Amino acid sequence: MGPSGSELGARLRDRDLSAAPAVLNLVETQTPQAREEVAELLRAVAPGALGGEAPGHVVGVTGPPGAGKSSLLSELVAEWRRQGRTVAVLAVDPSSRRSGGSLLGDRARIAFDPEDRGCFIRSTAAGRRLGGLAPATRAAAHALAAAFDVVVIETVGVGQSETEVADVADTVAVVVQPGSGDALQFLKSGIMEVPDVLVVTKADLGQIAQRARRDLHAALRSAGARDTPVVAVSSVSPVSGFDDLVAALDRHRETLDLPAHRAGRRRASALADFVAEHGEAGLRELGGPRAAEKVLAGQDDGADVASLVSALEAAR
Ligand SMILES: Nc1nc2c(ncn2[C@@H]2O[C@H](COP(=O)(O)OP(=O)(O)O)[C@@H](O)[C@H]2O)c(=O)[nH]1
Ligand SMILES: [Mg+2]
Repeated sequence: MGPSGSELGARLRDRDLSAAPAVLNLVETQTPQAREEVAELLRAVAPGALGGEAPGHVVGVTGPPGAGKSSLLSELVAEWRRQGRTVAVLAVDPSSRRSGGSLLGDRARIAFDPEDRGCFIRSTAAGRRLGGLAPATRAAAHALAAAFDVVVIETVGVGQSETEVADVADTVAVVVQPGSGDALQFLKSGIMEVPDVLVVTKADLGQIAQRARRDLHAALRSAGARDTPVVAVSSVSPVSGFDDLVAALDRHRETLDLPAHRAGRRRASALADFVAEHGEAGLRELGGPRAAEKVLAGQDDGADVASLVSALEAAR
């Protein structure tokens, strides 16, 4: 057993970034004892213990395989580091699943300086579904936001995954490559929730990237979201667009009512964790989603899965 949850929480509160690997190891350990420690950890970094919301900006980066997310993150991380911000990236890697590896073809790894103590990057296994967020990833993101200036969650998918990542992120960026109609169709049909920031990759391809940007603007207008920023980036030489992307992400964060937003997210995460563990049947036993919401609404600060579990036990 590594350090305890409360020890790790204390280190994160002191913004000790070297706690990150042990935090990831703990949240990924599937023993009842480790679960207890994770609950301790989350209590140790809850707003009550921190004296306010965790300072880190939690950014979800999602999009279809091959869109250029990992390449983009190499440059985005470098840009944040140039600005002196510390960064953690949790890349939810579908290739860790038993069958998923080959379908994604040629993929980049996020490049970073292994000597850089201000940057932590970890690939974690995907949940059961493509784009599904494991409870471990949610817990890690919540915890690391106490210590890092920016916490990124990279997930694969389009259409559903941005809603899942929205359960934990402050800001969701959807990444699309030029010439892929999916995002456009999803936006128009309302399958996809409007993201906070849209990113068109591969701007070095020229015309076709410009066209993608115009089409997305048009789709956003017809979805009633004309103010959603669309940023074009190139992650290959000549690298471009990353100052704009950082600015767009920052602007979104500045417009958020963070405590209200995070309280809502904590409730959504707790509910998702509960369903992951106890299934829809457990939720019915509890009295359904409404009843669960009620339990969670009763506790503003530490809304966590434990309160739902005790409510379930009480209902039995
Ligand atoms: N021309 C060009 N190719 C890119 C760019 N970004 C990524 N790629 C390529 O697109 C492919 C998929 O990129 P990757 O970052 O692995 O996408 P991910 O699956 O979304 O993480 C790779 O072959 C990259 O080299 C870019 O800005 N311009
Ligand atoms: Mg990738």
